[in-house]
Amino acid sequence: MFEHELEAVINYTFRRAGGAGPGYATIVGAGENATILHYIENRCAIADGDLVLVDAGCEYDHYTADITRTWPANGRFSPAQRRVYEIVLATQVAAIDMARPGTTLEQIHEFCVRKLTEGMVELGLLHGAVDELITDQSYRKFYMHGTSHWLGLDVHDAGAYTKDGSARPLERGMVITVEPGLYIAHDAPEVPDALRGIGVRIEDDLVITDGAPEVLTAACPKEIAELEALTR
Ligand SMILES: [Mn+2]
Repeated sequence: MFEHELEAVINYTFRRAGGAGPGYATIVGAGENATILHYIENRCAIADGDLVLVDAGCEYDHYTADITRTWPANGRFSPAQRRVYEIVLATQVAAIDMARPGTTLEQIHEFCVRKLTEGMVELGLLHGAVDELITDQSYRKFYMHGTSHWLGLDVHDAGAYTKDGSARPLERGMVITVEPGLYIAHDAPEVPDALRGIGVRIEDDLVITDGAPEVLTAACPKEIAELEALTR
């Protein structure tokens, strides 16, 4: 199957279900294309052994969703893919739980950067002290985007990210994404060969409540066993 065939199925399904269509250009990246942010060419064949990263959201009644899932095309994560995926998933699940009134998106991002940087050291992508790798921004080789944005009438919805010069605390009723990832370019210098070309992002949409956030995209599977069962 080609990436654009999957894109077509996704966009068809949005329209068929009564949505206006994709809220932004659907991203389908297989194999090393999953490591390219905002990859929308979607023109490559999906190969046995590839991870497929899909970042897509249906627009409905002028509001858009923004979901990313990554799964193994052949129904089985390789050991290296599994290790990377587990780090991103554990980071994302813990970050979602932080999304409560009073917390800031900056705090959630800093938490994800720390967890992912620890993971990079564990995987052998980076070497040295986590604090230093964060300070000197070495982690940006493998995690180079923000963790969250406002979501609503636009995929990056309007709204101030700061208040009186500092990060704006979350409030009940706000809608955000949480989307950590790890991207290991096929030609990244000095990384273990088994990890080359692996890209993983997991993204959910949340409503801030008085307690734990309501995950609007909870019905979309992200556990390894669920993804493997579904694709097989
Ligand atoms: Mn997003």
